[in-house]
Amino acid sequence: MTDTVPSTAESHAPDEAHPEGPAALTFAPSPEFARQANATADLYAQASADRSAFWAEQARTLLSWATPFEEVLDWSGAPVARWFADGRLNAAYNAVDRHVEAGNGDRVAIHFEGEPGDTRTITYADLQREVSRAANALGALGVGTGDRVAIYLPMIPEAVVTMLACARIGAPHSVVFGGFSSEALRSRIDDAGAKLVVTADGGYRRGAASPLKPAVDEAVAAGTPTVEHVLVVRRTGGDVTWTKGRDVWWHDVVDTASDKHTPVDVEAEHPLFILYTSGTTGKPKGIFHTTGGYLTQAAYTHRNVFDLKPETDVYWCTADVGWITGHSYVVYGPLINGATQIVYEGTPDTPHRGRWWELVQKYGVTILYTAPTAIRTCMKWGEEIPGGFDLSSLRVLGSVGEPINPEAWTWYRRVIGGDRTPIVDTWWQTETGAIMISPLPGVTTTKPGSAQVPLPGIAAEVLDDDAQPVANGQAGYLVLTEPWPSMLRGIWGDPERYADTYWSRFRGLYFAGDGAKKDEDGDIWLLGRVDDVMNVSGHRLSTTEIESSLVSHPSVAEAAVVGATDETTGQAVVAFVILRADAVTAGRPVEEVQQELRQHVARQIGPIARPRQVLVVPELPKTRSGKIMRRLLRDVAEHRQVGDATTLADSSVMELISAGLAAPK
Ligand code: 6R9
Repeated sequence: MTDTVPSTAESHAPDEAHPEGPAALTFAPSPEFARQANATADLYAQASADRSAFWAEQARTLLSWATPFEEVLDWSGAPVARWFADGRLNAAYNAVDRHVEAGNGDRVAIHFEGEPGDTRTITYADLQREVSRAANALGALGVGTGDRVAIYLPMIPEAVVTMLACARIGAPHSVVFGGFSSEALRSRIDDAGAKLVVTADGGYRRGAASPLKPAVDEAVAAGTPTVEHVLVVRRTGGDVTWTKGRDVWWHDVVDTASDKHTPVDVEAEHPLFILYTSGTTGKPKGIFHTTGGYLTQAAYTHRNVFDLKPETDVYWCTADVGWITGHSYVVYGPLINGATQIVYEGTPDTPHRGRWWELVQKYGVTILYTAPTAIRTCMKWGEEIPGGFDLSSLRVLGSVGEPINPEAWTWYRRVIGGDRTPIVDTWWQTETGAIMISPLPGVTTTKPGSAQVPLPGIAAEVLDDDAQPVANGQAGYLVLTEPWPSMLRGIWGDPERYADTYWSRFRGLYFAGDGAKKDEDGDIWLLGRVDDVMNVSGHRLSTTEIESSLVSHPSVAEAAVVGATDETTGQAVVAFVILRADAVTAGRPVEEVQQELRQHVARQIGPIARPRQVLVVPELPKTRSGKIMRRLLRDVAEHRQVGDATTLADSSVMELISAGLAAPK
């Protein structure tokens, strides 16, 4: 059975230079797929006829409400939306209990696979008991409705359980990615004012136990006055230092707690979680989401974009819960929809490069959602690796995190999807909470490399500098023109920064920070960030944050960071630094200083931010107003002819930099 049929000959490769050109391949949905698909073209018509009625219907059919809502959208406090505000509900009840009540307690919620190969099978009934125990334990540790909980865990079931336990008592969680440093963790705990930190002794990564608790100890020691307790999961059995009275073991307080707990119903606008993301300044932004609208759109998109059939599908999203994709498409979307899913702890190449494909074969995964950087890595390793496994169970493939180049798209479909599966390239952000622009499988004729159209219920536009919609074929700035249910409700503790960051560039419209192009058919192609945010392996990093880190090192006088195109990670961090005179005269080999600086950034921010290269330069290119011209440095980092440098205060700087870099060290 073919699920999609190419509308031009398979041998006709897409034109790389003009991926959206008429010669590009398109893939129309197969009649077989369309016939069984959850989504139909009619959804677009329904949504545009009455957007508000459309979302109200989604909220009523996809969620169970303790108190039904009457009001759909209140936009009178723009740019802060209120959705379904007079309704009440509980997120964990929706994600877990109601499936048990409906007689699906025996359905597997999570097939967990640890990196060392240990496994756990968790049904919805198991999950209900475990989440209830954890909720009772959180209560006993003094966490109540409205208190914040920081979560710093590996990808183990306890991460999902803790998030749901927080939701169950109405305590907003703030998950901090386990790869972040103790300083990054400290500032996030502090900004959120978290009362409890949930962590583990460690997790398994690349074949070894990697400790986590020391970072929490360091963060709390450095000053987190709000933290009362640290709850610790034993995962690796490694040694931990223990602070009596503050630290408690999960197995002591959760495993022994009652497995009965009544979920706390909250208002639809009650905060569900805070998640920090990089902005254009050094200080990360605490994006916060509320309950009713967020869950509605997470469930709606998960059901329609991935065509989820909870009775038969085995779904796998490879994201870590430390990112928004893990929140919306590992925890809330799939569990609200009653899906069976895979949670995998480790890296794709441990103990071998076929690990992911082995898991697809072992569990019969039908829907796979991953990032372009992972796809490009697999391309590099060679198609004989996935070729060695039976991937015929797959029926929908998704992509998220950065633009997917047509080459990776077609490889994904051909090698992983057996030339059969629809591909959904899904554009969205931490701020949007859920997918916004994406094809619908069974409906959309897809184009490799394009996220294409706003989902039914979503309104987007591409504008020029004067806020006018661009003509087809032109590029501009991506904006969202109507409020949507899962939109962020703000930046935690900083309403002004929220209004400034997202709503001031184009008055009254949400500016996403991404460039985009409309092709001849009006389909949207994402072009990457237009601000100083880099995208490394689908993770957002701020140039400013890394520059601040470099400058905090005693050897560095000045630093400029750019994201240079990288074949595998999309962008890579390349740093240009001016060393302090005393560092230069200290007589240390430059390579040693470069290494030290790379480590310094990894320690301060996290390994993901470690520069691929640190280039030592005598000067940085600056405009007369003192703004660093990163565009020119990007030319250097990407080995291009350096572009127009006429606005530089000193136009000889670029020659100086290029000459210095060319000279053998
Ligand atoms: C979900 C997530 C958001 C930024 C976003 C954009 C980029 C995400 C994309 C994409 C092109 C896609 N991005 N998905 N670019 N095509 N399908 O990744 O959230 O970590 O907040 O990043 O990622 O630049 O603005 P987040």
